[in-house]
Amino acid sequence: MRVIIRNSILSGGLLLAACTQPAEEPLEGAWTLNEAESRLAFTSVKAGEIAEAHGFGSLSGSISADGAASLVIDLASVATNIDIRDERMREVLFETGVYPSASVAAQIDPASFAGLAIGESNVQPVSATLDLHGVQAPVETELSVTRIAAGKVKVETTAPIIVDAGTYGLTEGIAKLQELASLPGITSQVPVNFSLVFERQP
Ligand code: UQ8
Repeated sequence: MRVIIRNSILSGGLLLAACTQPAEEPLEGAWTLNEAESRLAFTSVKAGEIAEAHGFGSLSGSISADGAASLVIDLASVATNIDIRDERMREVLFETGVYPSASVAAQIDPASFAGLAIGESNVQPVSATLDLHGVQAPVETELSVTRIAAGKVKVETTAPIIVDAGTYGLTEGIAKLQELASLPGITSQVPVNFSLVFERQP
């Protein structure tokens, strides 16, 4: 009888320990962006009142075992739903012949990410550097991280990140777009939001 009681206490303890264990120990190697399941969108406002949502069709990225995270945005993949506008954005604004991509680099805390059980989320502050149009500038934000499967995490903005086009030398390009489309104005503060899925490499 004493043995049975001791065994049931022991197995109960083991069960509790198993339930509270994180799904994974440290990041266990490199993680790469699942492009098909990831989205990055930005919003433009023209003539002071017309807001339009756009995106980029081609993204790539990775997170190394020590938490070095990167995101690369193929600027030629800009998608605004109007072909001539896409072409003008590529040539006049982003100048993709000279600056084909934008990139983001951040060092994240591997411990907070590794400790998430499946279905669990946390919100963490992230300090990153955005390299756009030949200019590198800091971006401070908060991101929501959810472990959606053992080897899969989703990283999402909790609020839009406001990109100031002037910081990245894009004011002149915006003025040219405005002129080409005969618009009274295009706002240079651009909200960006994303949902990125990273998968651990086998
Ligand atoms: C686990 C863990 C935490 C991991 C972390 C992983 C990680 C690394 C995460 C990343 C973290 C992070 C901090 C990411 C930052 C992401 C950002 C901020 C990326 C930036 C993306 C980017 C490059 C956005 C674009 C920014 C920009 C300045 C866009 C310009 C938008 C404008 C102003 C568009 C104007 C459009 C417009 C109104 C055109 C006028 C127009 C024309 C010209 C036209 O021809 C036409 O057709 C005839 C029209 O229609 C009638 C027009 O309207």
